[in-house]
Amino acid sequence: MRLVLVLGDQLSPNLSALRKCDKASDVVVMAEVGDEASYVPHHPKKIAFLFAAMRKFADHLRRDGWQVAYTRLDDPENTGSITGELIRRASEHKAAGVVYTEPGEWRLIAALGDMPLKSHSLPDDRFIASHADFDAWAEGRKQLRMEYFYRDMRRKTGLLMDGDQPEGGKWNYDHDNRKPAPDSVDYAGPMQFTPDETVEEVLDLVARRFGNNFGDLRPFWFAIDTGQARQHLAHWIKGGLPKFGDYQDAMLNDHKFLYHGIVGLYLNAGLLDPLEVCQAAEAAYRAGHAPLNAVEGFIRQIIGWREYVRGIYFREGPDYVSRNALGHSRKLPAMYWGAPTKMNCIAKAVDQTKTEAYAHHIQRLMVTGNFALLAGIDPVEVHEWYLAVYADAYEWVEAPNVIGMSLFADDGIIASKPYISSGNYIHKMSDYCGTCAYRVQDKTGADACPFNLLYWHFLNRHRDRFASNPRMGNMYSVWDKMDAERKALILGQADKWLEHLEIGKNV
Ligand code: FAD
Ligand code: DLZ
Ligand code: SF4
Repeated sequence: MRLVLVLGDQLSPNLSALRKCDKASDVVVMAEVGDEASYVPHHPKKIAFLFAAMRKFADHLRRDGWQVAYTRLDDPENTGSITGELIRRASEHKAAGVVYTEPGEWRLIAALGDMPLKSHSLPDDRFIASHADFDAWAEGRKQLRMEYFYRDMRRKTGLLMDGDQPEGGKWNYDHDNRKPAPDSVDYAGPMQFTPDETVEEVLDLVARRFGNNFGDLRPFWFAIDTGQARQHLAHWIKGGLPKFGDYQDAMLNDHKFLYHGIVGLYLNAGLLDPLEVCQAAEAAYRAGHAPLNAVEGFIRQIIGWREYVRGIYFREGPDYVSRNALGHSRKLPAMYWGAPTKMNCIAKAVDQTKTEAYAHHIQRLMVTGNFALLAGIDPVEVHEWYLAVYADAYEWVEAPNVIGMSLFADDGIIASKPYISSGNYIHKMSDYCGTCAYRVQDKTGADACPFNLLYWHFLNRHRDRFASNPRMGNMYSVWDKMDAERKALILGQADKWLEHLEIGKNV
């Protein structure tokens, strides 16, 4: 007999390791372990979601005829690590070896590879592109542009295709998906589930063991099995998808979710299948229920961005997470952990991260990410923060988004220019600035929006690297046209502001 490892983010009945093995003779190993629960201080909601979903999935496998050796976090025998549990179970069941599906993190791949057990690793084919597919696409290209990869994925899956042409004649409708914040939102938000006995038990455990981690454990409303996740998906397709595209980039003080799908945590843990989700969205378009810009935009995020960032993570190798092309070294400010800040946009993004273990893409990229880049925060600290605080965060998807897309720390593999903006972008896309202590219109002075000061500070300090970037020429020509006195005033105020940040003032 063999052991079949199922990790917390591999909760899919068609997992390659399960397909390879035999329920009549092999034993599934699942384990809640301290090492996985603490390599970063995960948000309590994320841990509770995974443990509850793992317990439900183990029940599902047992009903399906599998023998499951499940270790709970507080089992006295628990060795505290995935490899420790495999070794313990191997000796208990006299197993000939272990079969597993490749984990989504180099750290765990290395640990499993080093185990003193005969083991067999299988590709994770829950993704549309294999490592070989991605490498074949990337080979010989000067720039790895997501857009071209995405078109291949459209052809491969047949999603939104009209013969060999893209539905509607265009591959990408992003241009229509940048509307500023609406006055009101007519979607009530994600479907919320009442915790059952399994969830309550897990919530008590997580409160005891991880109660001091950043983040609110309750109220807990996530789906914890595929049935619930599908209900949530159907609810969103009906109410949220039609306007998802239009307001994808918008942010509002009083709406944490707007029209977003909140499907990342379910996709990444394996409760939902990416193709199933995209096909459901396409069916809504074909039935005339949702417009093409919304459905194409959503499908692009999943078969485009999600697959693309995974390809980059595995192609670039284990050192990707420690890259720091811009040499940034400032410590992550306490405001990321909820300390008071006068910047309303940061306060709002962090607060909803604390309550929901969620912020949407533009909050992650253009608020917390943009600020970390402009202020020169150490990429490793930023990476570990994102990996900890979001319910959908696993290194394969988080690191390329943070190190690459947001911080440009990979020297431009993912982004052709840094995603930086002054306060103006946030003002255009949200209602945050109206209730902020800073004034977004002020470029200098005591009340000037810090994004306005730091934007020029960033461009000035990285001039050597970016001045010749054709996509940044306009920014530098505006800076160059300013008189020396004004430049000195901006840079001096930015330095002062950063000094205040560093000594822990409420800025
Ligand atoms: P929707 O807006 O409804 O989008 C649908 C789905 O598309 C998402 O659930 C996700 O599966 C996929 N998707 C969208 N954008 C991306 C992207 N850039 N990369 C990969 N998949 C994408 N996504 C994660 O799944 N885990 C992370 O840890 C993560 N960290 C991020 C960190 C930063 C700095 C940035 C800029 C983005 C990050 N993203 C991450 C991508 C994106 O922000 C989230 O997938 C999205 O906000 C999840 O919310 P949603 O399910 O409501 O997504
Ligand atoms: C994120 C996570 C957490 C918090 N806990 C566990 C756990 O106790 N057991 C487990 O099998 N997996 C857990 N995970 C998910 C793993 O960290 C994840 O499989 C790797 O990071 C690879 O993506
Ligand atoms: Fe953020 Fe600046 Fe707007 Fe305040 S004024 S909310 S700091 S962008």
